Amino acid sequence: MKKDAGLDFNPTPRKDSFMRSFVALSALMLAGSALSGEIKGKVTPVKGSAGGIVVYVVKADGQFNPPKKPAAMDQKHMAFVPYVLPVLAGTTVLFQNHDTVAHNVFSPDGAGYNLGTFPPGQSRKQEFKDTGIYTQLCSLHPEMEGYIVVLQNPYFATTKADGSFDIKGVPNGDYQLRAIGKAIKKKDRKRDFPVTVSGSTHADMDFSQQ
Ligand SMILES: [Cu+2]
Repeated sequence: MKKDAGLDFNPTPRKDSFMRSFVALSALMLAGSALSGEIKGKVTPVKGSAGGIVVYVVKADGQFNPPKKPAAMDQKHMAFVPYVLPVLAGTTVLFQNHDTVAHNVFSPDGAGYNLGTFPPGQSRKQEFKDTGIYTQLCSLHPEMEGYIVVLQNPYFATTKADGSFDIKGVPNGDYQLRAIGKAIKKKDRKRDFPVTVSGSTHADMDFSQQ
């Protein structure tokens, strides 16, 4: 272990090195737990299902590397699944067709894209470099709709059926939370819920309260 003046409170004797390592490790673990927290809470929409709502931190300090593995948006039973897919900027999304009919994928948002029409069992890929909300549409089935939310940071979660969510590994600090989902009105997508994270932190998002 590298000597650190701040931790090396009792220098020299070799027999103490184990104890010193132990103390140093404990200090590191304490520092780790103090710096990183989580945001736990519950989303209450004005009406509709509280499940499947994506909750995310609007902005966090730092640069974040997108996962090498693509995220997946499926087309099944004539619907985009999930309805909202959250990804970190730079992530590639694999669009799958697990239906019995052909589907198309296009979005008018951002620079826009059209991945064409493809039959069951096939897939298409699209990389999402820029943050934003991208509506997913199918030119063959106008009733189909989904969303890909491209985020600046990896601090996001999808609510369980009861509206509860848990965003793990969020560094302590001040943030704004937003939510997007079927039960969240379009105007409420830009509603900020401030939260100060300090360890395990509770934050509810009640859209029925002004
Ligand atoms: Cu379709």
